[in-house]
Amino acid sequence: MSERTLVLVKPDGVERGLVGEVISRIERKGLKLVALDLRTVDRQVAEEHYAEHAEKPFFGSLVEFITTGKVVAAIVEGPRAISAFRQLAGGTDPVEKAAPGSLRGDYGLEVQYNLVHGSDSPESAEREIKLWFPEG
Ligand code: DAT
Ligand code: MG
Repeated sequence: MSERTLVLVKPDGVERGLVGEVISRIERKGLKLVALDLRTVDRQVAEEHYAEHAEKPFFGSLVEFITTGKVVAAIVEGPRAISAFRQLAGGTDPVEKAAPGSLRGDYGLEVQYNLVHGSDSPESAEREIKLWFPEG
């Protein structure tokens, strides 16, 4: 059973020239890109994307950060794509949680600047894909 997930390369990843690395790992894993777009994101989309964190102390700076530069948005498809990409990304904290060999584990140092986003459940994936690719 194939599923879809929403992947973002956040502004830190784009600025550091890690887009190719992220895409390469997605493809090497056997996952398929079904949409790919470099764009800037407005405040409204950023706030909606991170709505579950609206009450967290880091929400403001998170939204600020994601709207400061270009991001790459992608729809990635494959068997267990949601979990497969979360494994490629590594845990949220790039030092304490992300294992070496994962994207965050290999390239990240700070929680806010952890390079990539991947949907965390089928419900989130559906919501996020609609938000980032409303044209379908
Ligand atoms: P993930 O991106 O692994 O799904 P999350 O959904 O818990 O993690 O948080 C979303 C993003 O918010 C995360 O990628 C980076 C930021 N973030 C999370 N916890 C944070 C914290 N304690 N301080 C600063 N930023 C944080
Ligand atoms: Mg999350």
